[in-house]
Amino acid sequence: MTVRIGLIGAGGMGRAHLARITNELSGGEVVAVADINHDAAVSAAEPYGAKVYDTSDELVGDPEVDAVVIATFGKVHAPDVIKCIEAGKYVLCEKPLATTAEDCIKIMEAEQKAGKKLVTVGFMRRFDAAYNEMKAVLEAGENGQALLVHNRHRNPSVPESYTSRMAIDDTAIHEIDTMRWLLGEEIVKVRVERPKSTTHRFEHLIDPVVVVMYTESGVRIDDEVNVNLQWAYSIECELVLETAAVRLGDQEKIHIRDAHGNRNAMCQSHIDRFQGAFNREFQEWINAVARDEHTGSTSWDGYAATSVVDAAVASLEDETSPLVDVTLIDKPDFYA
Ligand code: ISE
Repeated sequence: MTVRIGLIGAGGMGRAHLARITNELSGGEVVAVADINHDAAVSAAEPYGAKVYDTSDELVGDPEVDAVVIATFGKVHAPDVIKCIEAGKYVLCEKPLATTAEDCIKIMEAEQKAGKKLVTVGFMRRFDAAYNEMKAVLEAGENGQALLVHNRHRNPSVPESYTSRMAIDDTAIHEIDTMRWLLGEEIVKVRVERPKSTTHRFEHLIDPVVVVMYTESGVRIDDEVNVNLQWAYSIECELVLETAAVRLGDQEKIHIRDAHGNRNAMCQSHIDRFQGAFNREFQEWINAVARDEHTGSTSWDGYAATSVVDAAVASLEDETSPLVDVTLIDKPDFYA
């Protein structure tokens, strides 16, 4: 069976997913594209012979669309995710699931009413080979428990429209989810520190920031979010166990040693660095939809990440960088 996919959002991320589904993966076909920007929808859809819709309502309601990918801005995700649930269609929604915990709760309520897990949140790092190897080392248990995790999330630059809040809800949200997944526990406290700012930032931006988080069992996580690096897209993570330190290097590229030195090519974006992870995430989702099964992160994961974001933003907005408690509702059995 070919899974007929509708894409909502014809921006850079949506187009990258469209290309991967068509050119790199199997079992799925993008049959419709919707975007409030009609021209963007047309230019994304035309090369693939997909239908164009101006509204997500029309796309979700199309009986020839089996499942939906949402790649719009976080602020507009919730109503579209709920529409998909009500139509009984699987939906892979780019992160964040929604920008408020209230909206995430509404999504979970709709899904529980539907009686079926339909929502996958696009936390692609869960499919990255190196993070999976790191998790396997932790779970093998030979080096004891996790004590600390050090993360670096660095981008070459960000546009003027990128705000300080986005350092948390658009960038650090990846570590927030990845750490919950890696360690298998919730984050309960968070603080955001503001070190000296880079001169390469737009004036309105606080950059870099350091997000410090604590899990239920007391693992301390730090995350340097530094988004005007100038020289590369660079992701690093070091998991400190009782008798080992597991390090995830910053590039998923081959290493060259020659007369010019010992080096590897630098990634320039997340699409480049996480190409393999995105492909695995989407292939597993397509395969699962074809089997009528859920896969990947759930609405609960989306909710928990947004709740940590809320607490982190509260800390960021207070110059004293307080340690803020993360408030979570009781986890519904549906997501156990
Ligand atoms: C972007 O939206 C992403 O998801 C990237 O992974 C992240 O590195 C970047 O900072 C975000 O703006």
